[in-house]
Amino acid sequence: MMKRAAAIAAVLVLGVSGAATAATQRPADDHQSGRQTADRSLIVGGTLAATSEAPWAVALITSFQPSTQVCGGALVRPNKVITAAHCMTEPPSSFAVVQGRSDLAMDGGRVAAVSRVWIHPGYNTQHRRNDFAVLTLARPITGVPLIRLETNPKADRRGVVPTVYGWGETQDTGPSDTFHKLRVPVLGDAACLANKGYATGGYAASTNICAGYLDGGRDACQGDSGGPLVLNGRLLGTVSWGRGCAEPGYPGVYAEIASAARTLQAEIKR
Ligand code: 4AZ
Repeated sequence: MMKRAAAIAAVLVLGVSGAATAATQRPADDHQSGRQTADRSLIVGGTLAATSEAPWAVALITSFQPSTQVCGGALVRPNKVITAAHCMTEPPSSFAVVQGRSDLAMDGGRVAAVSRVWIHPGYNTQHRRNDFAVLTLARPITGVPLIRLETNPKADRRGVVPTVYGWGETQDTGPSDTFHKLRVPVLGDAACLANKGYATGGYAASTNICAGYLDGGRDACQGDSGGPLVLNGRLLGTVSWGRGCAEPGYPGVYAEIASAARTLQAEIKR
């Protein structure tokens, strides 16, 4: 439990440090508070999901014992996973992916070590744009449906309702370390850009998707990062950042796959 909290805190520090800069109206230590690490983790306000509904969803875990869930990802080739660049805080050998395991406290599913990590060259921790990493697996996960990338930059139009999947924090809205899903309406870039903290924190209409609920209560959260946002059977986005989780006025920010599709496809085919 402590290990998990520590790892979440590590992801938090890296993943939200930019958000802390952005949300200057809040005390910086708000992100490190017990509220964040003890009560909050993974998808908030979602429902339980079967991994068979989303067989391409993977949990990124640490490869050393006791292993800890750190992020999500999507299987796009038998040996390639798309996740978030900000999840890659350790060398490749520190990570493994798990597919087909709803409750991470149980056995089952398939586990593959990570042998190589590619980070999108346009990513940096200041603006957090292009928050993409491609993992190469040491052994392919075969016989599992893959998810295709959305290549149309207009697919993220306001009003569509993709689903986000993950094993992340639930803020006590469900069991932790258990696969959840949540439908999150795309709010349009203006909804996130209207938020000063988000605008100065690096939100970019061309490369981000703003999705969730302005009244709060339902959102992706720590541990969901890198996980799939899916519309019409295609990978529309990946969980990237936000100020806290499920807070009114602070929807989720996703990295827009279509904006990087060519670069990602080239990397995936290698
Ligand atoms: C994170 O730190 C994170 N509420 C992921 C998603 C969201 C916030 C933070 C969105 O990994």
